[in-house]
Amino acid sequence: MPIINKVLIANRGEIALRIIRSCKEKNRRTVAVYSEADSNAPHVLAADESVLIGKAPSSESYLLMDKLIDAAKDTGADAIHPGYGFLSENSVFAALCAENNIIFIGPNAESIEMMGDKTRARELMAKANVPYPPGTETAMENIGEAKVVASSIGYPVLIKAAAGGGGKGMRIVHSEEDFEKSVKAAKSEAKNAFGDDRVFVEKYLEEPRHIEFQIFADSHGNVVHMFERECSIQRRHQKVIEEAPSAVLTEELRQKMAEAAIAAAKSCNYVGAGTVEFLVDKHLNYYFLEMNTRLQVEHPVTESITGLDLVSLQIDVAEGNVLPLKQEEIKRNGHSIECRIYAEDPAEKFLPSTGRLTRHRIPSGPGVRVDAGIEEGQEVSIHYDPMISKLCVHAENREKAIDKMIRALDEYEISGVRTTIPFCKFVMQNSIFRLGTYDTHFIADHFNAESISQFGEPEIAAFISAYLKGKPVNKSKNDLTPHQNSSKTTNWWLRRKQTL
Ligand code: MV4
Repeated sequence: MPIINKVLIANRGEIALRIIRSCKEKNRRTVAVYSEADSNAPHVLAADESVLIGKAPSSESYLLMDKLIDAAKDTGADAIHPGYGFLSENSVFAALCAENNIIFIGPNAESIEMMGDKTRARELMAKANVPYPPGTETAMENIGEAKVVASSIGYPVLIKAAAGGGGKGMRIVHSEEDFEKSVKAAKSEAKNAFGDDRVFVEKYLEEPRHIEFQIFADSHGNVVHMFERECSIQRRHQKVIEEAPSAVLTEELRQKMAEAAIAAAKSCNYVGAGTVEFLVDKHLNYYFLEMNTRLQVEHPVTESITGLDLVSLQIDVAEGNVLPLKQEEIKRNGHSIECRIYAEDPAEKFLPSTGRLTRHRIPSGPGVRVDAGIEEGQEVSIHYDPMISKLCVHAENREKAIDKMIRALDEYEISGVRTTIPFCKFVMQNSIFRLGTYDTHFIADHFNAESISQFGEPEIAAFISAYLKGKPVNKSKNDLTPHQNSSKTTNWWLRRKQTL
């Protein structure tokens, strides 16, 4: 008998489905929990059992620790998988599970707590010899001392919340005159967001790339890495496109960063799946940013290049088993890209676009994986994250993966809401993305609403195709020169717009 026979999934949407799938393959029973808004959601239908835990707002359902513990006890679940978001990085919840003899499928409460405090994490990195951006090791005690640190590392500096992450409570400061008021603003934002106003100072890295390493640890002291993912294409501190391997890492640098990631995991006695985030500058210096103590949204990219099932491995190590893989048995193969398909309007600053999915036809074919949490006919709820699905492709190299992604995006049909599909098409055809020379400012530097006027907005596509019918041009709705770079396609479109 395995130790974990029944898993309660304290989550919803595509990640709940993802966890249920691995549980089924391993022959473990599954319990879904759901809010009143989710009674017909796919994860509820997919699980063996389900428990209604509250009202639509997550604060009245998916975030209610006691309800989740009660649901696990009532159904006889041995373990809780928190997925990502919600309670996945809540050390109080991890501890509460342990107190109730329920296995939390994730690291122990202490690891979560250590890495959740960004100043504590910097202290651990200092001891573990992992490089991090220059700045204060502890939260600043007074403005005067902090100013001295700031001028010694040199402006611009960044003020960050100790309890932060994800960009909240963060302020860039370009000169000493602005320092004091920026500290005050960052402190008040941090107080509001986290109930903790401690902040610290760091050198601001100007054009960094976000490269993170997947690590995995068992409870016997074994820690391995599963290579990196590059996630530099983000908006509002949220990732939209991820890929592996990163186009900039040399084999030597990959090895050094992987060793640093393993050292970071060991520094907090980590167990389970984790991610160590780094910023990499123009000169290929790397700096620890933070460690995420959960399975991440973009884990399919790693699964594609390694052939591993990360959720299955999470269950193995949560049961106390030795990791079934040694480092030298973990190989990478080919290239993988993930596009997150959000119900957001990229032409309107990525504002959420909620409503019913009147059509949802997902792409398929060799090397294409779609993790979707919503089916045709269902609503994208205002209560939760507006991600519809993750489209992930795998091919033998980066160029072929990009071409496969373009094909898959062209095949994807969604009606009823605006989506990030046109934005993803824009990126796949952008020459800087194709060269691999992008950084975290890619969207701000290269994208505006006009950039996507050619990519599949139905009324515009119909307009173009009506126009083209009268012309001897061999182009149909979706065949807008997908293999050209963006400046060419933009010019192509602009030339036609001027003559319309
Ligand atoms: C930085 C940085 C530059 N220099 N730290 C953004 C959210 C939080 N995780 C930390 N972040 C950053 N920290 C130093 N010292 C730039 C960012 C940053 C960023 C990082 C990764 C991906 C996208 C980003 C977008 C804006 C800012």
